[in-house]
Amino acid sequence: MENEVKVLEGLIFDENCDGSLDNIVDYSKDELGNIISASLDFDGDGVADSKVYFEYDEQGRIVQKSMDKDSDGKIDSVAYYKYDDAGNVSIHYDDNADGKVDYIETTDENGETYIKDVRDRKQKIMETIKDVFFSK
Ligand SMILES: [Ca+2]
Ligand SMILES: [Ca+2]
Ligand SMILES: [Ca+2]
Repeated sequence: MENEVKVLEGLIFDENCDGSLDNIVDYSKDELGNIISASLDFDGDGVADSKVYFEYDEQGRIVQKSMDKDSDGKIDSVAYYKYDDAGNVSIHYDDNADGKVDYIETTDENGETYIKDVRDRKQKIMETIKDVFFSK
């Protein structure tokens, strides 16, 4: 159970869900033990407010995470996880679930994570981030 919660934490909390693990009210697993869906309750009334679904490849790596942020049965955002030959992951976010990727998060060989948008404007975004963190 503890390990599974850790898995969920890693999978869910990278999307700015800022609640605690208590928000997970329910989850289900496939026959291989992969967590395939979880329900999140953010206001503590015991009723799920968001749902998240996971898909895995044959190696058990997550390949897709779908979020139903308002739990209305319609997916609101999707993240696709792509792996290169070395096993490095890049995450392709479709923020509004329209089928088009809006930005891509990758980690370079130095272990630095960066984000670029679909027009490849990595530099601009990095400058923006720098502005946010280092200017007063
Ligand atoms: Ca709730
Ligand atoms: Ca929805
Ligand atoms: Ca999109």
